[in-house]
Amino acid sequence: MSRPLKLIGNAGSPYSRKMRAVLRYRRIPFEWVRQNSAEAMALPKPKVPVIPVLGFVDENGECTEVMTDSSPQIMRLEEMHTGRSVVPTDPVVAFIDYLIEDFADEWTTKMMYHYRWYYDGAIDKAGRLLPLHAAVTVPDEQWHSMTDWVTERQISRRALVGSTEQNRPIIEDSYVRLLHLLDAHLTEHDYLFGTRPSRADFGLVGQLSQLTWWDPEAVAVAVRESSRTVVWTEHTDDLSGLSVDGDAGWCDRDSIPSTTLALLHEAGRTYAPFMLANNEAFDSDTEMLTCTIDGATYSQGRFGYQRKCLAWIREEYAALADADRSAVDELLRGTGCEQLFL
Ligand SMILES: N[C@@H](CCC(=O)N[C@@H](CS)C(=O)NCC(=O)O)C(=O)O
Repeated sequence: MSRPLKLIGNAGSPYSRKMRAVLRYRRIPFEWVRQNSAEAMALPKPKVPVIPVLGFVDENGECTEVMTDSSPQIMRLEEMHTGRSVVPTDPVVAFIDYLIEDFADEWTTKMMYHYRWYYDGAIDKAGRLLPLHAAVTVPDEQWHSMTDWVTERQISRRALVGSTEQNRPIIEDSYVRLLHLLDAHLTEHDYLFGTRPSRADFGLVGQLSQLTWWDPEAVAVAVRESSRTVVWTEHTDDLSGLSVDGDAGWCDRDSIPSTTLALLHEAGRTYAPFMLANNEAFDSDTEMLTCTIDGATYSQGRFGYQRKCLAWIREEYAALADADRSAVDELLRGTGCEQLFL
C-alpha cells in the first residue's frame, strides 16, 4: 500500500515552501495539506504549534506521528529514502552545506519577515491574502477581522525577529549583498554544490520564495538586483523533473565553487555574530542580545530555538573526523564563520 506523507503548511510560509520543494525534488509521495483546512484539523497536533508539520502514516492508513522543524525533517527523509539525496557525499562539503542551510533558516528569515511586515504594500497584500489560505469561501466579515488580527499580530512580532528601525539597514543591506552573491553564482552554476540541489539551496529558496515572488517591495529589489535569483527560486521550487544519476553531480571539498564559499563571508558577517550574541545572552541571563554587524549595533530579544541550532551545528563540527575538521577549518578561515567553533 502506498502511504504518502502529509505535509501541513502554508504557501506564505518560507519553511513550508522549503519542505515542499525538497519532497518534490526527491519524488517522495506526499499530500500537501493546507494549514487550518478541515484535513489539517483532523491530524494530530505537534507539541509546538509551528508549520511545516510532516505527518507519517502507519500501516492502517492513520497519521499517528507528526514532527516539526525543517532541518530535522530533511534528515528524517534521508533515513527513509535513499535516492536523490540532498546531502552532499563529501562530509566536508556536507558540513558547509549544513552551515549555509542554517544561515538561510536563521538569518535570511529576518529579511523575509522584515519585508513582509515593514512596508505598506507587503502588509496590505499579506493582510488580505493570508487569511484566505484556510478557505477562499470565508465570509467577508470573518475575513476582514482575520486581516486585522493577523496584521496586528505579525507587526507586533517584528521586533522578536529583529525587524526594528535600528536593525533595518543591517537586514536590508544583507539582502542586497545576498542577491549579488547569488547572482554571481548563478551566472555559472545551477546549484551551490554541483549540478544537483542540496539542503542549502532549499533553505535559501524557502525564504526567497517569499522575498523574490511575494512581498512587493522585496520582489522589486530582487528583480532589479538579481533577476537570475528570482527565476532560480521559481525553478528550484519544483525540481521533480530534474535528472540525477545516483550520487553523481556533487562537487568535492577541493572544487566547491568560489561563489559558494563567498556566501560564508556573508554568513560570517551577519549570522555568526548574531548566533554567538544570542548564545551569550542565555549564558549571561540577559533578555536582549547585542552585537556589532558591519560596524553597526544590532540588537533583539534572545531566541531559544537559535541557541539549539548553534548547539546542533557545533555537534556536527565535533563529530567530523580530524582530517575533515581540518579541511573545514581551512575553508572557514577568514570568513567570520570560524568564530562559531572556537
Ligand atoms: N525552525 C522551524 C521554523 C518554522 C517556523 O518558524 N514556522 C513559522 C511560519 S513560517 C510558524 O509556524 N510560526 C508560528 C507563529 O508565527 O505563531 C523550521 O525549520 O521549520
